[in-house]
Amino acid sequence: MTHSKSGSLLVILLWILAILSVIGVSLGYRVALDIKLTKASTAETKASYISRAAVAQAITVLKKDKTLSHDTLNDVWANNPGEFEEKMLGLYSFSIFHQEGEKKTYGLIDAERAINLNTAPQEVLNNLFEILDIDTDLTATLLDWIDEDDDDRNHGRGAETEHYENLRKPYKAKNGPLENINELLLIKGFTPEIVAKLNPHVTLYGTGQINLNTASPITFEAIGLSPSFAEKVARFRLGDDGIWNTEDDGIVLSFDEFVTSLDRFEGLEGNEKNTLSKFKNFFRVTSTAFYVQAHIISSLHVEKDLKAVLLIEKGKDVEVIYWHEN
Ligand SMILES: [Ca+2]
Ligand SMILES: [Ca+2]
Ligand SMILES: [Ca+2]
Repeated sequence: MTHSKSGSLLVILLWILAILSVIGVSLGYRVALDIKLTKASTAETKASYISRAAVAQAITVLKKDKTLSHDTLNDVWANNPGEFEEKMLGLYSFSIFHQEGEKKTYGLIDAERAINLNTAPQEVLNNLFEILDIDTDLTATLLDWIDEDDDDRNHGRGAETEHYENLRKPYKAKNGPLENINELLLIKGFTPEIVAKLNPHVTLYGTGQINLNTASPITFEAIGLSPSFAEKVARFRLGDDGIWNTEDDGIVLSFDEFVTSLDRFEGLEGNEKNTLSKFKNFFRVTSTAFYVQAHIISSLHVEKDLKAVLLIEKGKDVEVIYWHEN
């Protein structure tokens, strides 16, 4: 740019500034408001970056897991305050944890500890709904929503497109797998209360099988085992010393090892062995999908909750398959 051109630009700029300063008086209040809003939205944007940092941290820790043959509650991703509690990034921090009652666990949640709504047999869904005090007729409307056919009686008293097309705002049955837990609200009979009851115990991700090393008590009960069986598993996982994450913890590398080790440790009833072998093909010892529940905190009190789901093929790359911030 030549000297004279930049000189005339300066003149124009001065004129603009002069005009703006006249308008500026009336705009003063508005500008102050805008600055406030800009500050808030900058904080929002930064919090979004922290969300990404949280997921990046989850991926880093998942990749540190060296036990590729099995996933357990002792793994680096499962319970690890050092990696997941109040990680500071400038004025912000994030924590990755999940909470049951008072108990906070700093770690990821594998999908294979829960019942998969897309693939579980109706018998398992019926048990689960009964345990959670949900009308078991709803397993029929759920399965009709997912199954490919338009037969509303092949799982019981169900509902297909014919029902949904007669609603005031008509739509069709999905006839395919659920992709988001809130999709349940489209299904006949489901309410927000029911979805909230189900949410902690179900998943839509992963293989559809149950990881014997991570399965929750409710998951075992949904398969048809008793609460006392679930207690046996909890004691077995802690080992003789009753302390988590020590040498003697019960970790299994196969279904057969689960049955023999648990039988040796706690003693299994005949019906427990029968139920386990009936579902033999429903079990595995690794997990493939992981929930990241991150909580972002800043000194400006912008708090954000992030939920993401990571799909990991052991030893390979991680794929983010779900992301929700609020
Ligand atoms: Ca259907
Ligand atoms: Ca059907
Ligand atoms: Ca132990």
